[in-house]
Amino acid sequence: MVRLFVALDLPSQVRERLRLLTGAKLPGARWVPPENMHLTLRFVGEVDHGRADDIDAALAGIAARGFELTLEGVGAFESGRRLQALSLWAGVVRNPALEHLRAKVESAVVRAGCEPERRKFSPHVTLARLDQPDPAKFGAWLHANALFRLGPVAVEHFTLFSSRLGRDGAHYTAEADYPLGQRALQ
Ligand code: 3AM
Repeated sequence: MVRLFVALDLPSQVRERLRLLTGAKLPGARWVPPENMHLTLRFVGEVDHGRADDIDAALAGIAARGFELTLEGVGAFESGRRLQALSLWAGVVRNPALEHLRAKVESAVVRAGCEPERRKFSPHVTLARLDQPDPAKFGAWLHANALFRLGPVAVEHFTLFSSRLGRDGAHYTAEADYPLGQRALQ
């Protein structure tokens, strides 16, 4: 079995800029290291190797154009099953080309036999996971980074990642990259 997700990996200069948002003294925060920063298009979960090959083939068949992405603002989601846990993220300016790619990835993954995703797509780059947030400190972090903006960033491919959860956090491996076509002229 292998645990998979489909994402945009981000150029190292972008991850370095995002790193400047991390590392603040926020009690309970586990900051995402820059090498793990990405924009998830679709979490797939655990699949067997046969299904993984089908997913790879379906993703390789996607025809979509490259596009530009701008990151903007920061925010927080209540995360997962644990009470009082948040994830902190950088947001994305509304982007029809990203939505289009995400829809194509969704139908490819479903064609390969996965259950449809029921949750709404909220594009973001996770920067930290935070247990038992201190409201004042976490509010100050949101406030300090409210004007964050980065881009435009050229997106020329998307990636199938595998994820292993270790004691020291998640390890992501790029299993395959799928090129996007020439960007439309602006
Ligand atoms: O891009 P982010 O960080 O929001 O939270 C996990 C991460 O998303 C998410 O998949 C991405 C790569 O690991 N993820 C992990 N387990 C998940 C699950 N059971 C999940 N998303 C949905 N359901």
